[in-house]
Amino acid sequence: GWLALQGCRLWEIHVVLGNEACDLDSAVSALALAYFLAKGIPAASLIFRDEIDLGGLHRAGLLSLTLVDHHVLPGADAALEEAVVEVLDHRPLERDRAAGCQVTAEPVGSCATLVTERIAQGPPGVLDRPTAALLHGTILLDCVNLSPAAGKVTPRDVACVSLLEARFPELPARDAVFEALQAAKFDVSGLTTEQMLRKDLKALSGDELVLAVSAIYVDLETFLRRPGLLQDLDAFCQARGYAGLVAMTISFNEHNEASRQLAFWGGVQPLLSCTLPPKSPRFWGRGGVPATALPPLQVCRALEEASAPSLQLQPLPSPWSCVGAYAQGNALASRKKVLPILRAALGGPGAAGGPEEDVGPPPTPMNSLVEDCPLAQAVPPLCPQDVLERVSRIAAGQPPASPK
Ligand SMILES: [Mn+2]
Repeated sequence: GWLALQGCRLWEIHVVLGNEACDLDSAVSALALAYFLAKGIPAASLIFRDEIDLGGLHRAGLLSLTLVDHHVLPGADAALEEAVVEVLDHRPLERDRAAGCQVTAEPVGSCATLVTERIAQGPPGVLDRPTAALLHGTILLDCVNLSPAAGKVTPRDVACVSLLEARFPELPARDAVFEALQAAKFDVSGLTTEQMLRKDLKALSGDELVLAVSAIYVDLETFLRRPGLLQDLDAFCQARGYAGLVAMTISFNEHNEASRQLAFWGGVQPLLSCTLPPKSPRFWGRGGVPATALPPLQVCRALEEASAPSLQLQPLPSPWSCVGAYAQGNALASRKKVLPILRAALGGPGAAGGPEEDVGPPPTPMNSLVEDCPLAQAVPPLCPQDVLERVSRIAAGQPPASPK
């Protein structure tokens, strides 16, 4: 689910492309920057990556590409790198771009901050209230309501939120916007366990096995008490060839303070048994029922003993003897920080710091663009129904409606 927007100028087609996850930051950055560049977005120009033959356009010499909220195209689109004319991203640059490619790469909390700065430097009049509302909400969401304790916000994010509020004093209050978006983002009601595990999934390959690492958006106790959890974990890992799964939960209290917990399940095979002491009992029985209560040592030890950063893990009671559960005292250690620890524990070719594998295009997080929320009415030329219609067409395998 990448969101792409095209604007045609003579024969050239300019596509503004967000990242594969199509999270709120990515979608809003693509929308707002395309709107700024094109001064209007007809519904037919809202397209998803799957609906357009970017390779064909590029081979015909017609494509120019702006990347927002990411800056490295995945392997399948590597040939399009030559078409990239501009990058706006808030991650450290992993790749040098060709001379002539305009690069804005700044470590701010939200890519929407970079888009806001870009629009604010442009001609007056482009920044209208709906665009301001989209950018305002996105920065607040990404920067956890500008809370310094959450470790995301930078002075430039604060400056952009203040700039938007100064120009549009009627924007809804920060707290109300943040709370509505946060609730929508973490609303997993209606998802099956398999969908929760798949929603935000990375896979790490070691020498002989693959470990799944899922971000889970409910507190750990709620997750561990889901009916049929062990069978679902087992089916999920067997179907995908994972030897085990680390679930990293994140939940928020009424003061919007994040708390993180972590669980490890070692699967039905004796994961990493070669590293266990020789007389150690066989840990895992058949069908996901463990022979003993001990979780596999290597992964748990690596997590418990990690020092860069320390996760400050405290064991929690677990309803399942085969599931190791922890409170993570260091709430700032996100999955990005935990992945290298697990990668080192697994060994193998990726242990030196190779990138984790994204497991297919991540499904689109539920977000405000298509849900009923304060921003749903934000962009007049694009109504939420347009987005939903596109998604259902893709889901049904139908070709996109031809542009009017
Ligand atoms: Mn982002």
